[in-house]
Amino acid sequence: MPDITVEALTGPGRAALHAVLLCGKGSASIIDQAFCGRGLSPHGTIIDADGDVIDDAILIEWPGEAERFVLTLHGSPFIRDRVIERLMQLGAAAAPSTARLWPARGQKCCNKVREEALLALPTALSHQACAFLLEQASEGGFSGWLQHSLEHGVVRQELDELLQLSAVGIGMLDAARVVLAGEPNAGKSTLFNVLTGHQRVITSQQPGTTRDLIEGEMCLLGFPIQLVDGAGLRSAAGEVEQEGVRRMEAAMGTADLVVYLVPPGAVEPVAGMKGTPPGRTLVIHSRRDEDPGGEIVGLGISSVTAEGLPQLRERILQEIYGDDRNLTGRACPFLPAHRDLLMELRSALDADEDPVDILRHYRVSEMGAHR
Ligand SMILES: Nc1nc2c(ncn2[C@@H]2O[C@H](COP(=O)(O)OP(=O)(O)O)[C@@H](O)[C@H]2O)c(=O)[nH]1
Ligand SMILES: [Mg+2]
Repeated sequence: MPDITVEALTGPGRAALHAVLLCGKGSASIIDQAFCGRGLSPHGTIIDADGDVIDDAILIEWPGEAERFVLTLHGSPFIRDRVIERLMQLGAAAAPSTARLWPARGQKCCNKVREEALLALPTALSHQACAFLLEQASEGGFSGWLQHSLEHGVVRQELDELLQLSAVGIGMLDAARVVLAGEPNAGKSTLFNVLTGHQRVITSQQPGTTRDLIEGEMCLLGFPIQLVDGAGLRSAAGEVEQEGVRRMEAAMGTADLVVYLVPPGAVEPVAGMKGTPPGRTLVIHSRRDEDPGGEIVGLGISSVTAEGLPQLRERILQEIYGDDRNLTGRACPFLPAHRDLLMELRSALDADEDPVDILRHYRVSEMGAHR
């Protein structure tokens, strides 16, 4: 029996594409039986034993001494598994786990942080987040830091710096929640539509137009943000609107940041009043085009003229993540499990215990889950 192996190169789940690697002396003869090409074109079909088509595929011969072929398939895991089954029927064996690029869940891998970064890549919501993850997967990233610390020990100051940066790294992948609040007609829904780029929410001069909580996504300089709009805060409202206000206040209580809009003539909330969480509220003056000469303290915006919107985007990030947000060229944790790990390492150092054992344990624990 020829020593031919087959394995999926792509991660688990549904995707645009899956890729399968066939490797070893004799692979070419298996390809001859399973793949119907069209002349010199790499495009063809994979067929089963009865000649029925399993999938359209692109066949790439991987140059080198060994016979190696990569088949790119449509992204259904059912198709991928049928193709692997077909190649095994023709004599290939499942590749040993060490040859896999993508370790299965719970499986030991040589650099877990690198695998975690690559696994997170398809879910990244911006090109900056993709570049960030690729950097963290490299030697200069968090994966390199972990490897280096395993070999040379953990440095307290590096730990503190990484922990300080962890909220920013986690925020690159996991959207922060920003709630737009204010009295009815402050311009919340209009701003929501402008920031998310869709005419999603109905806007009107009639107070109480928005009642349900409405969520939308936006991306600020690479950081994903979940934006929430809802009922205007007022007490003189009907039963349904009151429920809307109650939901809005609950959303404000758990938000990473509340952006409180004050239109011309309205009063600013005193810190902590009107459901505004202290330390997590940014008060801005809205509808500035209607009162251009009026004096304000702080940031003024108009959703109609776009005045102040670039500054608002910047301020939102600054309020949530602080000023130190440039991650280029720096090692940075990117999962909550990494933050837990760093905190555990710090406690070990405090207690004069050896932190390297904790790092070793992390390497063999399940992906993304520390404990
Ligand atoms: N001129 C001007 N009108 C605005 C602005 N933002 C909102 N509006 C208008 O103000 C009214 C109330 O806006 P809306 O977004 O529904 O307020 P909400 O109740 O806070 O959601 C609507 O007629 C909007 O067209 C703005 O920046 N400039
Ligand atoms: Mg509204």
